[in-house]
Amino acid sequence: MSLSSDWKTAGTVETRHAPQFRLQSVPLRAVTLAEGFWRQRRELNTRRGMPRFLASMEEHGVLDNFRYQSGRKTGQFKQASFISDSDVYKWLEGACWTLVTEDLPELKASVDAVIDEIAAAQGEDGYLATHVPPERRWKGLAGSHELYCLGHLIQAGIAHHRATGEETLLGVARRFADLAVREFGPGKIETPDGHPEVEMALVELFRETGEQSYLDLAGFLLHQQPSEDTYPPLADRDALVGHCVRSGYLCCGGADWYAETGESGIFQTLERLWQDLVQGKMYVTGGVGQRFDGESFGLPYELPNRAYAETCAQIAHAMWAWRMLLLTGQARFADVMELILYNGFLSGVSLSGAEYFYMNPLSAQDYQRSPWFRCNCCPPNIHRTLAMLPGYMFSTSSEGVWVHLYDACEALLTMPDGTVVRLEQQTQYPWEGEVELIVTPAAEVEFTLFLRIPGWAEAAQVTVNGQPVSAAVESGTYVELRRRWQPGDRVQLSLPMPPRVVEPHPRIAEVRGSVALARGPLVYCFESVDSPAAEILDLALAPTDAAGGFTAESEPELLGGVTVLRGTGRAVCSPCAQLDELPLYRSLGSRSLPPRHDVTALAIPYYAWANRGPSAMRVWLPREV
Ligand code: FUB
Ligand code: ZN
Repeated sequence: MSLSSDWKTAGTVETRHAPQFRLQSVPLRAVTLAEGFWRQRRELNTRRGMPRFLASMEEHGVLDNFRYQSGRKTGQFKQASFISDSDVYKWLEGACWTLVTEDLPELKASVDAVIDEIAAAQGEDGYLATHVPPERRWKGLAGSHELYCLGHLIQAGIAHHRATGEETLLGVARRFADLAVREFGPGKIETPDGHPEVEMALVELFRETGEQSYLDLAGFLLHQQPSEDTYPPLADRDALVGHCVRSGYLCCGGADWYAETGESGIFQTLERLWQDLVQGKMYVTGGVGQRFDGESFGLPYELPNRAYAETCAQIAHAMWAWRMLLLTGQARFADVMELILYNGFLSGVSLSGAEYFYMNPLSAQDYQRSPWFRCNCCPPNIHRTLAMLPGYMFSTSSEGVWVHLYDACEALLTMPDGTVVRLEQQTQYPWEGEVELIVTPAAEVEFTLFLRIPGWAEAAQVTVNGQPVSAAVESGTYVELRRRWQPGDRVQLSLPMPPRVVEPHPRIAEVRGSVALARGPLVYCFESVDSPAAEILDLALAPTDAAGGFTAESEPELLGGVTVLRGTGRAVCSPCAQLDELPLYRSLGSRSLPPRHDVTALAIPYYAWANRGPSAMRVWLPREV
């Protein structure tokens, strides 16, 4: 097997040989998280989330499906879900990305055991889908998810190889991919899987192996009309349509294809679709998924609070944002990636690390996370995303090194010309906006340090060794610090984080006249458990300025340690007997409302809601001046 990438130095996306990537991803092993925000979550993922989910997969028979296939066990399928094979693959991918940075013999043993079951289940010709009976092979591609599962198998195989250098799972994935290469293409099977995913995986497999036929198949599938779908191929789409996860993964595949081939039409499409996303179809939390029906996009500005916003859709769009960032080096993509990671994505997992949301609404009543779903796509998607998250923090390029995300960590970054620089980040981000970076090249060397100034950050300041910099420091861009760096140079970045009152676009009818709170990268919400003086339904805000009179207060004992926003809200009533008597609809001015009165309003980070038992939650509150 000739491998084109050096497994130890490849990132989660191998960028080094793709001509259109402006930035290079860095290997996960180059980044060590210190005591900070993401390390805590990644450790919970490793020690709680993934082990429990593996046990649940065993309990629910998901792994038995492979044993029935290999003949190691006789019995009936316990969970014949059309995606449960992919749950195992995504779990494996998460476990393997974790093993890149940590030596965990128990986890490694579990990975080996699961791979052994998978390998034994593979057919002689390479086919592997435990839920598809032989006579149905490739027959129901609109819904069968055969190529979708192959995509996740490939990604797990690559993660396993990049973690360990071993080729067992990669070999299984290649045998199935080779079968797909033999059976799909012009004059062969021409309809792709109804659920895109395999496209980006095939491009990555090309990067991993140097085998051109994988790239060719990815390109062929990308340009075909999706199976039994009314939507056109990616290149012909003017707007985001259909199932959000499918669309997000398709865009990832398109970005990867463009990175390799430079097919400009695809990039123009991606730009068009991106604008459609950020100008009309994304929630303030970074959530994606407006409609329950078909788990799909809706119209621009159709953003009901009851939001579907499937966790996988957020993940798919963060993955797309990451690829657009690598292609362009533009901060607007990193801004969306950050927004998703801290909010719409992170709300998908409990503070205990082992219960999950499938949907992430912006307003809810008695909604709870669950450790297991019949359709289980989201939990292992969370596992792999948290495992690969350190890889999203930095990039390199011929110009220098890039810092996209802020968190306490240390990174050893190698630029394309071989220059190595150690970067240490000291920060309490996202709770505080002060970030200190200690830059340590082996010897004095000139390069540019690109620091992201988030779009939300007003009046950011940067100093190097205590001196203000002359470079432009503008929100929504990267400040470019070009100089001859000496070992131990210190960069101080200050991102002021006052509470922010956010107003929606007036066309978002459901929240017209409402406001939400944010601070730094975090979106906040109001939970009924914190609002004893007023029903959450009866709470309004009366902000008079950009900070709305709210102050940020650190609460180390609350919700694993958070900064809350405390201010004055306006209760429509409390107690609400008078409101209970009010008719549902009335003629304007016919009845006077009970007098409003001020109450203390406390907002918590959105990601942390639903961790204190059932409660009601709202992100947007009416604005009453
Ligand atoms: O169809 C596979 C996965 O199941 C999708 O990505 C999710 O939306 C769920 O429907
Ligand atoms: Zn999902």
